Amino acid sequence: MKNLPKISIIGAGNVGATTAMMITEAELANIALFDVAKAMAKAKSIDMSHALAAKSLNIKIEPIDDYKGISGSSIVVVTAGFPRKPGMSRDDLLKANADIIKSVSKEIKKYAPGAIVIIVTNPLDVMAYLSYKITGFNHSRVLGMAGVLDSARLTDFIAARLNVKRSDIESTVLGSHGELMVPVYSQTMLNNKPLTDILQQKDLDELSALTKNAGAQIVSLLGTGSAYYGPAASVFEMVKAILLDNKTTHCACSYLQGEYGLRDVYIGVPCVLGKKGIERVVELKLTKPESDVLAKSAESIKAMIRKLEIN
Ligand code: A3D
Repeated sequence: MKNLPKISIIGAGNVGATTAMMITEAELANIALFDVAKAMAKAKSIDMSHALAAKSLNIKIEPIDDYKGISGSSIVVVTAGFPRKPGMSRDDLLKANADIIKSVSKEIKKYAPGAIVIIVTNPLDVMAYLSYKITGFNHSRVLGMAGVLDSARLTDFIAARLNVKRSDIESTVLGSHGELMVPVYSQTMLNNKPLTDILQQKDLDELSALTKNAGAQIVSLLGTGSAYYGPAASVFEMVKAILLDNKTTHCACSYLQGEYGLRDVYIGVPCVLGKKGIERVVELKLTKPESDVLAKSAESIKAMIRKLEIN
C-alpha cells in the first residue's frame, strides 16, 4: 500500500463513506473508518477496497473497531450523527448530535491529539464550536465544512441561470449553514466581474433562495437522509487543500476572534487552508446589509451554543 497520510472518518454513513471513496480514488490518503454500527463500517470498507482494486489503486481503507485506530491521523473528519428528516431544520438536531460530538471529540483528544478536525455534523457551526471546546485544540485545527458546499450550490445555480461554465464562477457564501447564510454577490465573480454588475437584485434574491433551500429540497426528494455527494466533495476539497498545503481560500466554518466584528463563535468565513488547518481568516469588505445578516447569523449560532451550556 502507498505510504500516504492517514485520515480517519468517524461516521461511515452517506457523507462519511462517500468522502472515504473520493479521497481514496484521488490517492490522497489512506482511510480508517469508524462507526458505532461496526458491521456496516466493515462492510463498506470491504466494498470500497474492492472498488479500489477494480481501479488498480493501492490505497487502504480499513474499518476500525475502537478509537485507538485513529492514532496517527493527520486529519479526522467527523460525520457521525443524525441527518435531517423531511420538515426538520438543522437546528432540530442540536441536542442529539451534541451528545455524539462530545463523546467523539473526547476520543479525538485522547487518541489523535495532533490531528486537524473537520466537523460535518449538523447544526454545523454549533458542533464545530463544541468540538473546539471539548478537544481544547488550537482553533486553527478545528474547522467545519459548510461554506464550500453552500458556495458550490450557488455556483451551480448561477451557471444554470446564465448558461456559463461553473469553472468561470467563484462564489462566496458566508454565515451560518442554514437560513441565515450570506451569499456575498459583491465578491461572487463571473470571469472576475462581480455578480452585482451582471444581475438585478431580484435575480440575486432568487439565487439566494435556491441556495438556502437546496439542502431541504434534497431532503424532501430523498424521503430519508440528506445530501451527500455535494457534502463529500466539499470535504474532499478541504482535505486536499490541507494535505497538499495549498494555501487556497475556501469558505469554511472557523472560530472568530474579532474578525468581521465577531468574537467567540464559529461561523462561515473565507479561510486560507494549508497544513496548519486554517492558516488565516480572510476579511472581505462587506456591504452594510451583508454584515447585518452576518451579525444576525452569529447571534443565532450563539443562542444555540447557550442552549448547550458548554462552559
Ligand atoms: P447518515 O448516513 O445517517 O450517517 C451518520 C452515521 O453516523 C451513521 O452511520 C451512524 O451509525 C453514525 N453514528 C451515530 N452516532 C455515532 C457515534 N457516536 N460514533 C460514530 N458514529 C456514529 O448521515 P449523513 O452521513 O448523511 O450525515 C451525517 C451528518 O452530517 C448529519 O448530522 C448531517 O446533518 C450532517 N451533514 C452536514 C452537511 C453540511 O453541509 C454541514 C451536509 C450533509 C450532512
